[in-house]
Amino acid sequence: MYLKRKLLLIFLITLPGVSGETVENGHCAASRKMDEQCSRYCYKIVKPLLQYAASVQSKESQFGELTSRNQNHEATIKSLEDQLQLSKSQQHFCLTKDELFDKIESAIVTKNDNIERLIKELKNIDAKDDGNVMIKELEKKIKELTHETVTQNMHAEDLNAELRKKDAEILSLKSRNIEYAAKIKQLEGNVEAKDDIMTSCRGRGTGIFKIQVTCSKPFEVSCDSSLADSGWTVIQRRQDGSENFNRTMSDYRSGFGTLTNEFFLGLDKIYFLTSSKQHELYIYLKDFNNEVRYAKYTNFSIGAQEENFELKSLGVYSGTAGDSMASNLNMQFSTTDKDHDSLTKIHCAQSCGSGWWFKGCGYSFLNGIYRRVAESKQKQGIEWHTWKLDSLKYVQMMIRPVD
Ligand SMILES: [Ca+2]
Repeated sequence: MYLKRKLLLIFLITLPGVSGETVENGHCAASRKMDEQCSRYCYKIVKPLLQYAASVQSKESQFGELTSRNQNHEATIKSLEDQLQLSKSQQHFCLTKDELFDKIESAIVTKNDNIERLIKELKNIDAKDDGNVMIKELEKKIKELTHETVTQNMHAEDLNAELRKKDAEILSLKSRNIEYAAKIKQLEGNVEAKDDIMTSCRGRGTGIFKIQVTCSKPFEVSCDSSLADSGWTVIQRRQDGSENFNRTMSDYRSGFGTLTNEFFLGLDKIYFLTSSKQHELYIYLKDFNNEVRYAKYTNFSIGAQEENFELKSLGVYSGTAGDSMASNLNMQFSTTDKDHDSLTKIHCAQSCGSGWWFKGCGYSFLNGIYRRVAESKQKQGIEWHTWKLDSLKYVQMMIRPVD
């Protein structure tokens, strides 16, 4: 085999254009070069030989490769045989099947013990965790309760503050109630007192009483039911000369004297009384012979201060003394300091020493100078000319509301 390959190689090297280097570079390259270098002549003869040589070369390469692989297998087999031998030599050190089972069982028992221990620890941990959870829940509940308690305390404080406020309001209301009760009592007293205060002397008999009419404060008056039936309010009295009637307008306006004795009630009060409702006038007259006469008018009224207390009306006269006031109708009131009479050159009030509804100067002078019996015939006294010219001993002017 080796000899044939050698001979063939020598033959090829001797051929023209063929070198050993070309053959060694590979089958395809050699074939290509041979195709180029060979002529038609040699190609038919040499080519099959060259193809055979290339085939031999390929076979030889495959052989080498198989040989190499066989060597590797042999090495592997050797290695395995060595391992097998080694294994056999160590076999007496291996455990028997029962021992192995025992060992495995022991290991399993140990593992089981460990597992049980771990389970117990795990349970303990779980128990601790449960406790922790419970503690945490309790802490959470305590926190919630604390918060709720704080909230309730705040609410309680608010309620207490509200209660204190309400208590203060109640005290204030009680105080106000007491105050109102006192005011009610006072008003009731006032009402009772007002009920007691009459607008006239009707039903009061004789004495000093308090009356009140529109636009005036309550004031005391002398009521008389002894001289001419009952219910008369005395507005003027003359009986002993104890009081001075020669006074100014201011005095006549506000009144003067003593209700139980000689006095003039006052023009303002007479205005209030006679303007509040219709009043009749009764004039009681007594001379020093103790003869009594009277003059009565059905509608007596005077004007206000702005009208200088003008004698507004007298109504219808009746009586026993005659109508000495007729000429005084519609005359303003004159005093020693106020001349409202009809005479330009004479001041009747000054001439007569008194205040009255003088005209020129008239026939009645009931506020004149009180004359004693010895002086009763003197002028400027208390006079009622339709009865007599002498000064009178006793005079009383009274008014009473007409029903
Ligand atoms: Ca005059």
